Amino acid sequence: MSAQYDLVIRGGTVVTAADQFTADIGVVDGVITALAAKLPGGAEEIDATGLMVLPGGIDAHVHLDQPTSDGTKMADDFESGTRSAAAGGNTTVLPFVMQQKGSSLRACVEEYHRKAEGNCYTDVSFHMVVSDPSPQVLGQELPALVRDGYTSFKVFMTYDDLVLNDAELLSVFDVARREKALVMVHAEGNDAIKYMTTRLETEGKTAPYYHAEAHAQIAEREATHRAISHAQLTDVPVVIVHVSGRDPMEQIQWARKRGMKVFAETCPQYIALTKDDLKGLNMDFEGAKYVCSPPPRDSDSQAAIWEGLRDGTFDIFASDHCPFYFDAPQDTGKDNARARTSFKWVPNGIPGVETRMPILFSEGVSNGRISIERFVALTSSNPAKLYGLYPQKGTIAVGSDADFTIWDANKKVTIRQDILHHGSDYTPYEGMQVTGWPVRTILRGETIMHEGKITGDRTRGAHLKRDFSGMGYP
Ligand code: DUC
Ligand code: ZN
Ligand code: ZN
Repeated sequence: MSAQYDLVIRGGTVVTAADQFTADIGVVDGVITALAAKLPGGAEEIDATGLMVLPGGIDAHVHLDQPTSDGTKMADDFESGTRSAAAGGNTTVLPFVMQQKGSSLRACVEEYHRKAEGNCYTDVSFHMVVSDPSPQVLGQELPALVRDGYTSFKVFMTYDDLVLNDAELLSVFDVARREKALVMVHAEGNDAIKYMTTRLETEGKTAPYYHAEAHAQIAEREATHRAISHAQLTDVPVVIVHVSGRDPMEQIQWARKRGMKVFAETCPQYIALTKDDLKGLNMDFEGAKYVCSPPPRDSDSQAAIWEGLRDGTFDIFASDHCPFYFDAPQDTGKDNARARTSFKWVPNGIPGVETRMPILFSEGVSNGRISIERFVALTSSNPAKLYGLYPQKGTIAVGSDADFTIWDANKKVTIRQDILHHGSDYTPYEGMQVTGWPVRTILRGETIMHEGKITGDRTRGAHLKRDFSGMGYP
């Protein structure tokens, strides 16, 4: 007699964003078909006794194989980035299609499909970055792409090669409103950062640490408020991504109190690092390993972020995995000759897709700051809901994809570069001790990582088109 299920996961503590219970999970053709106290046999059986079974992690903010304006090289392509994601308990990641100024957005999307095709261990779904809102892009390409299932796009309020002015922001927001898409905002004010950069350089303050002073929280607060005001005027929901501290959080809370649909994301670097990490060893260039934007802040901001993770100010905890090499051939890493002349040339971004879930679990759940259900909401269910993947992804329910992270809540691990699977030559979390680690990642019923070994196949990951039929447009 053939087995009723392709896979049965037995005896684990099943956790969703709403509750936890002990159950067996039955899987057929990559989909959950049963949840019950005791299921009959499966062709494959996994004993999860003593372990947690969580919905597969969804990292809603990663950068893979992205071209850079200055020739520095991103350390992960789709293969290494999704391998690292799988090792860190993720089954889906949402990378950005970066529109190059002057390029067709559609052509950029197609180019990213070529890069990703056959190179993904996890499922992927693309956000877009709109850097050149030409009449062609706003009038034709963007609406057509949203209808084709690319339902979210990011805009930047800083970086000379990406920044949109207020008129451009308003026109992009207006397309989002009309087409029912989600706008994600990098909220840092370009002119304020440039003013601070010039002032610091004039004072001879060029070490990586000064990146954190140039990217002042005031500039983030101002841009967050401006983005929110534009969203209010255009009547469109927005996601403020990579929120670093108390000041921008207060703007988000201010808007929410007025009934505005403002969503917020924060990241591991804002709970596990501070600006002091950018000092390296005595203000040396080691600090470049922690340069990202917005930068990590101080302990008061860390405390504020924890409040926000607990009280619902934050909907999403994403990695903002933006991996560079520290030391790369042909001077293409963070430690490049030009970067040594000023912090402003250090590539902005740090790796983190593999350590996102362990850091939040350890610092949050193991240390008693958040519940395990909240952990699941922040790392899987909410990103699926907000970005139009729910209930196919982001929960454990009959009919959902059989995407799981089997989690050992007691496993103690010291994060070290040599246990990670990413392309970067360092981790900013070197030496950090965590309690709680993913021991198995299952994508649509197939184990893709077990005990730190990648067992999946890089052709298994699929690109997911999205729509808001599950939860409605926010
Ligand atoms: N913004 C991101 O979202 N990622 C890395 C760098 C940046 O500025
Ligand atoms: Zn950004
Ligand atoms: Zn990012």
